[in-house]
Amino acid sequence: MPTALITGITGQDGLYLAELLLAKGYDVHGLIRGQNNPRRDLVADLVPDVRLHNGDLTDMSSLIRALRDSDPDEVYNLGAISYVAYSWENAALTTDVTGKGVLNLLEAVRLHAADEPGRVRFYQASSSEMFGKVQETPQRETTLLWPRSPYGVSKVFGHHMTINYRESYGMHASSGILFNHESPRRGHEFVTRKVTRAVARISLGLADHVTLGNLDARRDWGFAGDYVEAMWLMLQQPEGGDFVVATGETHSVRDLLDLAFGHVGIDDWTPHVRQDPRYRRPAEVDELVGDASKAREVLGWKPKVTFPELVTMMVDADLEATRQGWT
Ligand code: NAP
Ligand code: F7E
Repeated sequence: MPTALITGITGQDGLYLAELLLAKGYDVHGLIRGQNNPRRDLVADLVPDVRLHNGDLTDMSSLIRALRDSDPDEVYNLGAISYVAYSWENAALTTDVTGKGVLNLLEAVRLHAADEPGRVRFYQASSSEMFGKVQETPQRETTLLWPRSPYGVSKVFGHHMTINYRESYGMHASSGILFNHESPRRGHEFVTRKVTRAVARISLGLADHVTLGNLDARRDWGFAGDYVEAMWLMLQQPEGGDFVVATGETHSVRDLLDLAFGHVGIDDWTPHVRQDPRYRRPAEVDELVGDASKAREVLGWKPKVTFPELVTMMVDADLEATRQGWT
């Protein structure tokens, strides 16, 4: 039975990945941070077979301990401060966790498997935010990186450090450059979930508007359940590598509003949407769209859920959660 250690186990991707690996027969371990983490119960409910280890990406000794106690074949580094807007307000902390945290874990893995470099396979959750002010469209593995936020800059550091450990020490280290991926488990702060929750509340008469920022931003949005499969596939290759994971389609926040409100029978959403500069960013990533040809050709990966299906899935889940009083 292969063993995996996942950081960021309480997050959207950590939960989907844990489900995938458990279904494949893995012994799954997760790193969980903080005293009495409020999401510990969620992990216990959704993936009760995951064994949790206390630790934090900024605390090297806790990483060494978690590796010693789980002795994994595969390590998935999904832990991060992942909210781009928040990263300007906490740039140093974001750098410590989302950037330097990657180095801490790479070094802990290297020391843990010093007898046999490559014994422990490593996945780094890199991001399309690294492309920022895009220098080429669509974006692929070789596109010049031009990050536009402290989060993006931190991810670039983690990305290059992962490549450096692969090249310096012969580690089986892969970097998945994942474009936005969403689900009913997405954090409420991200625009898709913010919209689908609001649409559910508006359609049930519990609210009358949602306040957003830039409606013209365009993203390549896919389904998180599809994207964790690509993570696993990367670690099954004979060698580590870098892979863009994306749908190849781009949609604006306005398109998202059309689909989400349209699904509950509201064709004109303008009376329900307000705009506030508070939700605009100091520097915006205007448009992202990925070219996932390498993932398709080498990994045999392609997305299954379309953008309209994703939005419908999220609105339906939020309608149910709102009716049941879960949210
Ligand atoms: P998420 O829901 O925000 O989850 C982030 C996870 O990181 C949470 O489990 C959080 O744990 C953990 N974490 C935060 N600070 C930590 C620390 N100091 N030490 C250890 N763990 C810490 O993010 P996600 O959407 O699942 O994304 C997973 C990864 O992929 C992240 O690295 C993200 O940056 C990256 N990514 C995401 C997307 C996307 O569209 N979703 C796209 C590209 C890349 P707590 O419960 O303790 O807060
Ligand atoms: O914003 C615009 C906002 O916060 C998307 C993270 O998972 O994906 C995610 O980062 C767009 C931006 O995601 C609101 O300005 C308008 O242009 O949902 P988001 P993100 O910043 O793209 C990448 C790939 C990651 O790696 C990150 O970890 O929507 N927008 N109005 C808004 N965004 C938010 N959050 N809230 C608004 O009210």
